Amino acid sequence: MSSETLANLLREERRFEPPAVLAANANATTADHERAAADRLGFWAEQARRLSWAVEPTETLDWSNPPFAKWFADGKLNVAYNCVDRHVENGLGDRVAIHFEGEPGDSRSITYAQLKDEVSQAANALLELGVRKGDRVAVYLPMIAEAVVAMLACARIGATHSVVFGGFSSDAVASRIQDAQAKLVITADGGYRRGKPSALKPAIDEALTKVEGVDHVLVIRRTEQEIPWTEGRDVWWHEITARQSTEHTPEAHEAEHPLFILYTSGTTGKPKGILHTSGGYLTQTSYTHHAVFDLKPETDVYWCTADIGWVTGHSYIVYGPLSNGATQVIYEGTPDTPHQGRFWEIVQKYGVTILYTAPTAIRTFMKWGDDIPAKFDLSSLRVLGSVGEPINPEAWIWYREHIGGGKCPIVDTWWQTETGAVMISPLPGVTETKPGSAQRALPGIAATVVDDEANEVPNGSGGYLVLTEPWPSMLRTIWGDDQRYIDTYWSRFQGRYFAGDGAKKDEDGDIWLLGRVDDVMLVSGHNISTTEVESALVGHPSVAESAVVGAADVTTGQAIVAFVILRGGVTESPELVEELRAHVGRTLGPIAKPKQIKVVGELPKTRSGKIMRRLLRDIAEGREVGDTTTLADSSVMNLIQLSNTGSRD
Ligand code: 6R9
Repeated sequence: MSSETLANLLREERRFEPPAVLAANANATTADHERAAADRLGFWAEQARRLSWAVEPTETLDWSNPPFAKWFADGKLNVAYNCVDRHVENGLGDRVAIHFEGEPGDSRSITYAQLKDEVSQAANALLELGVRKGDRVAVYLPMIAEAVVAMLACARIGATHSVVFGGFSSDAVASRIQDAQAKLVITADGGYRRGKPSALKPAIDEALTKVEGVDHVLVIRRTEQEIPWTEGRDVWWHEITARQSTEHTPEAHEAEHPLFILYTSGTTGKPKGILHTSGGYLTQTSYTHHAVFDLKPETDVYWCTADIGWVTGHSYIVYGPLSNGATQVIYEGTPDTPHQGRFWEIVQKYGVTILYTAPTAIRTFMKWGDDIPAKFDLSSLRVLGSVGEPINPEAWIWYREHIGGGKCPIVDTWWQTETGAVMISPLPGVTETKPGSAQRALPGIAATVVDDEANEVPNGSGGYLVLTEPWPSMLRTIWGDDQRYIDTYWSRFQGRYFAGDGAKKDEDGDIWLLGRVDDVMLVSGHNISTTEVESALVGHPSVAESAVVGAADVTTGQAIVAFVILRGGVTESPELVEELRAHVGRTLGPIAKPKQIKVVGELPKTRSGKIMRRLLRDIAEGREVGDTTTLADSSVMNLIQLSNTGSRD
C-alpha cells in the first residue's frame, strides 16, 4: 500500500442492544475484559483451568524466543480425554455429542459414552496399524461423524493430524501428504453431495502413485460405491475398529505437543502447513466457544455449518464444542439438497439454538428468497455467528431479521487458520452490536490497526490489522519452515503479528475488517477497500452478491471493476448498471464509483467460500486466468468469461 492508509468510506449507524435475558445470564461479562486487561497472562492461566490436566501447568507463557511461543509448557494433558472421557466420568455419558444428519436423510445421534467407545476403538486401530506418537496422519473425509472420531483418535495417541478438505484434487492431497510426510491416510469410499454419491478414495489412490511413505489407507464405508482396492495397504475402518477394545488409556502429552497441521486454503500463493499444538490451542478454543457463543451445554443445540477441512471445523466443530460438552449437529451435504430450505429444516428438526455460518452462505440464502426460511420454525435460535469474510451490513441485517427473528444477537467473529481461535468478536450478552463490525478484541487478546510506519492509527482511520501480544492458540510455526513463519507474519511490523487484513477503527475504537490488503485498490492515490464497495453494492435492493477488484488503469492507477450477481427476478439493463454506479457514489462518495460493472451468474470462490479476487483481476485486466486449484467449482471461470464478452458496459 502507499503511504496513505485505507480510506474510511462506509457509514453505518444502526445499533442493536444485547437481549436483556441473554445479558442477565451471559457466560461472558464486561468484567472479563477488565480482568484480562489488568492481568492478561493471569486471565489465560485461569482459562486453562477449564481443562483437565494430567500435570497442571505452572508456567503460562514462555516468550523468550519470539516469535516462537510456548504456552503452559510444563503442563501435560490429553486433548481427546478433555473432549470425550471427562464428560462421561462427570456423568454425562448419555448426553448427545453429535446429531449426524446425512445428505440423503439418514441420521444418527451419538452420545458422549458412544463417542468414547468409538474414539478408543479407532485409537487402538491406529496403534495396530503402527501409528505412534509424533507420526502424521492425513485425513481426507466427507462431513461424517467418523471424521471427528478420526481426528480425536489421532489426538488421543499423540499422532498429528493433517485434514485435507474432501473437495481438493489428488494433486493437492499428494503435495500435502508429502509435505507432512504422513504415514497413514484416513479416507472414505465417498460422500453424498448434491444428491449423489461422490467418490473420494480414487483421489487417494492417485495421490499415492506420486508420494511415498504411506503404509496404510484406512477406508470408511459411507456410500458403498465400488472403489479400487490395494491388498495389504488398504484397510476397512469398520472391520479393523470392530475387533478393537473400547478401552484405551489416554496418555498425557506435553502442552506443546503438535496436535495438527492444517494447510491454509490460500487465496494466494503456495499452501502453508500451519502448526497448532495442544494445551494453548484447546484453552482458547474452549474459552472462546463458551464466551462468544454463550454456550449452555445442558440446553443448547449448536450447529456450525463449516467443513472439518477448514479451521472453523477443527476449532468450532471438534475441539471447542466437544471440550465444552456441547450437543451439536453435523450435516454432510449442501444447503440446497434436496431443496433450498434444507438448513432451516435441520434447525427445526433438532431445535438448533446457536448457528455459526459464513457470509457467503447468508448471501446465497438472501438470493434464494425470504419465503424459504419463513416456512420453518426457527424460534429455537438464540445466538447467530458469522465467520470467513467481512459480513456486509445488508447481509447482517437479513440474517438477524429472517433467520434470527429480529431477536438474536449476531457475533461476527474475526480469526484465521493461523490464530487457531476467535480473536475479535462481539460478546453476545455484553456488546451493543454494529452490523458489519467484528468490534473488539476478546478478553486476553491484543489487536490494533497501524499505518505504514507501524504507528497506531487514531479512531476514525484505517490501516493494517496487527496482533500485538502472543495468544494461546497462535500457530507455532509453518511446518518445516521456521523462516517462512517469521517472514510471513512477523517481519512487516517489528515484534507484531501482521494478519494480512486491512481494517479501520471507527469513532468508538471498534474494528471493521476491510479484506485482505492484497485486495485493496489504489485509485487516484486513495487506498479503497474492496469490502466497502462490495457492501455498498449489496446494499442496493437489486444486488445479491458482489466482488470488486482494482484493474490497472492509465489515468487513475487502478480502476474499480465490480462483478455483481443480481437478486432473483431482477433483469440486467444498462440503466440498472448506471443506477448501481450512482448508488455506490451516493453511499461512499464519487471516488468509489466503479468504472465498470459486470453482471455475472456466479463468482469464483474457494471451498470455504472466500471470493478469489485474484482470478477476477485476471479477467478485469484481460489476462489469462491464473492458478485455479483452490477454486470450488472450476467451471465458474468459463461462465464469467463468457458473460464478460457479452456484457454491455
Ligand atoms: C476462520 C477463517 C482467514 C481470513 C482472514 C480474513 C477473513 C475471517 C472474518 C474475516 C472479516 C470476519 N475473515 N473471518 N474477515 N470478518 N469475521 O476464515 O480462517 O480460512 O484462515 O481465513 O478470512 O481475511 O484473514 P481462514
